[in-house]
Amino acid sequence: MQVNNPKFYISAVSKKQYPTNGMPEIVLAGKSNVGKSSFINTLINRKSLARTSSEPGKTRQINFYDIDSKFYFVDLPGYGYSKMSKKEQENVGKFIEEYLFTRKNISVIILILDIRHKPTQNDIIMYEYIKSTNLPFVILLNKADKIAITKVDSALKERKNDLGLLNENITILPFSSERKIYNDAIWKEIEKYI
Ligand SMILES: Nc1nc2c(ncn2[C@@H]2O[C@H](COP(=O)(O)OP(=O)(O)O)[C@@H](O)[C@H]2O)c(=O)[nH]1
Ligand SMILES: [Mg+2]
Repeated sequence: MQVNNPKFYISAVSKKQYPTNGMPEIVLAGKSNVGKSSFINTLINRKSLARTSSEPGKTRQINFYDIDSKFYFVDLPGYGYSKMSKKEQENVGKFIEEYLFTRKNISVIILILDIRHKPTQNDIIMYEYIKSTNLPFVILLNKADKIAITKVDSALKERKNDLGLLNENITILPFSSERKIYNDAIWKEIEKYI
């Protein structure tokens, strides 16, 4: 998909600030630093519309990006940031939960995991959570550039196995903000939902 006019819409700290115009929402979930914001920038081909950080855990808001007035990319706060106080992590968790369970506009959730590592305990909790919403979801295995192209398929199988999905019909795709050969497949997936 060709994006012409992506715009930052709002950084919401409460439900009241969510957009009200009813556009579909494509949601990015994943631990801090896994590459949610980079994913948005890569797909819309902008360097820094979505704020990325080498310092994890900066995002505590839910950020909405208006993509050509067709849909929103929704950048959720990252979880599992150890430097955040327990109380703060709890609050962020509740905010994410409230959004995922009450928001009617969600079209699909994209859960981003690191292709190189077994999912963390928090990743598993998020995954179970997403399943329990009964919303459509896709799993994206990011930072594929960190492994050889020839190893991507076997890493994909390993991660599928970690999640107990080897025999399940669930969309699980590699991705990389550096190696931009994976964009088309995920765009195709997103287009099904908008
Ligand atoms: N090598 C590599 N680094 C990435 C990739 N995606 C994100 N990063 C880096 O990981 C860090 C965190 O990315 P960011 O998008 O801010 O993660 P977020 O916290 O999930 O939004 C930044 O330093 C990015 O440059 C990727 O596909 N490959
Ligand atoms: Mg981010």
